[in-house]
Amino acid sequence: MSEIKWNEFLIPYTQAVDELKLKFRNARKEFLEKNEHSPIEFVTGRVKTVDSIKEKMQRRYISEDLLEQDMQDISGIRIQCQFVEDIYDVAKLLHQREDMRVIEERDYIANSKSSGYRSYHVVIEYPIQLATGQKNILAEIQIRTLAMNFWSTIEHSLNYKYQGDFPEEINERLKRAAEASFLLDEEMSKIREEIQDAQQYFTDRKRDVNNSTGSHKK
Ligand code: 0O2
Ligand code: 0O2
Repeated sequence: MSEIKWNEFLIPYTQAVDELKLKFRNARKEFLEKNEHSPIEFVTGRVKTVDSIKEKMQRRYISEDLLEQDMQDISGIRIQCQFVEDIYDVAKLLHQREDMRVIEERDYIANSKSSGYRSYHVVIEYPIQLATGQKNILAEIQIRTLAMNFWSTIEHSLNYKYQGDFPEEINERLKRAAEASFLLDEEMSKIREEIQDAQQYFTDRKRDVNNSTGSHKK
């Protein structure tokens, strides 16, 4: 079927994945160097395989001419976060960057998929410097918590590739498992909040005590 020279076609997509992984991993290092909480925990990435691209072209009726604009996840980056709040911080960071342009966002956290899938997808336009000049390509960044990733990785291997052909009972159990993992995320956020409140309380108290002993000395 194909006129596409796949090795050549995939060069900018491979470069994008390599560059973006490096940049987001470095962003994490920067936060840690400054002793700040990093909203980025792990960064992985992959270039879609030729078989997978061909399969999606057939499934979504994407022609070769429109492949580069209609298939947004040939370059895929996955950013894992500790907390749900971090996901939105990472999305904000993407908007602020000058080396990429956010062109689309899909919030499957506020609106989870019928499978139970939760994640935040951002499609960016990213310039690649090739030997022949600059080329803008699309890349999909999936931002999710560790718990969301745990669920979706297992569900993907069990179910997604089979187009949901599992019995309804299994689908229901997977959905319940997705809910359970989301409750776990919520609980972790609450625990974190309570710890932060307690730390703030003790910091304030220490400051008040220091202030009052300071004023006695005067
Ligand atoms: P799958 O989906 O598990 O069958 P390095 O950079 O050297 O540390 P490397 O080899 O580039 O490591 O791999 P990396 O970046 O650690 O992780 C590759 C994995 O990232 C893939 O595993 C995917 O599971 C996952 N991944 C990251 N982003 C995406 C994305 O946008 N979409 C999808 N589907 N997967 C993503 P596998 O084994 O290649 O594939
Ligand atoms: P891979 O490399 O096998 O992961 P479509 O791609 O047609 O489904 P669309 O609108 O192009 O949909 O993109 P969407 O829905 O924003 O993102 C698709 C990607 O999100 C999938 O990539 C999965 O990585 C992930 N995803 C979406 N729904 C589910 C789900 O129910 N379960 C799991 N585990 N992952 C999901 P691909 O195409 O499967 O590629």
